[in-house]
Amino acid sequence: MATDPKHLSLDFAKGTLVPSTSTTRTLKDLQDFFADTQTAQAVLKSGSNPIIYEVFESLQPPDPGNLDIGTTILYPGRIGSEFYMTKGHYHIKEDSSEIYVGLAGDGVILLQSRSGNPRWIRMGAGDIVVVPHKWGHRAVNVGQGRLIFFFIYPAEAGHDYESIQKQGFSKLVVEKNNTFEVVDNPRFTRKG
Ligand code: S6P
Ligand code: ZN
Repeated sequence: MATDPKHLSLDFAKGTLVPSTSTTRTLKDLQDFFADTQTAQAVLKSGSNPIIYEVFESLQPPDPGNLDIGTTILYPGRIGSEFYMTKGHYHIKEDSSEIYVGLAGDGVILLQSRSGNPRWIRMGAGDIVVVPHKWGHRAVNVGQGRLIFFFIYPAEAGHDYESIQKQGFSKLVVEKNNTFEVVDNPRFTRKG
């Protein structure tokens, strides 16, 4: 079915997209994703449930050729030594790649193949990260301010969060000596 042309407006500084639908992810949504589950539980038990990130999306029907676009605003902070991050996912339709365009802040995009082969790419304003098909991807905010980026990917891609929830990424991005370090995730078991 033909889709009508659309016009949207993106605020580069704030990361808001109009019109769009928004999703807010809090620590409660991310508690199984951070490596230091004890600290995550302790923060929640203390009655605090910080916002980790917000996503503004313009979604199309999931038909071949359609593209979804949007922005992510990832707040600064840490759970234990691990920086605030998105859940991360693989695309269910495996031939779906994705483009991230950095708009503000200081981030790291963690990528990995299904077998756990890791890569990481620094992303700030003006940086573009190409996520090739089959690569799992997660954004991590290693800066003091908000990490804001624009994304575009096939509307039929689908998101596999379960694999990440169960196993995590093979690498963690943690704070060390006022900067970041990429270290092995002790919980990760390599496949294949
Ligand atoms: C979707 C794309 C981004 C993420 C967003 C939040 O394919 O990669 O829009 O959805 O950055 O991350 P996550 O892992 O919670 O979907
Ligand atoms: Zn994606």
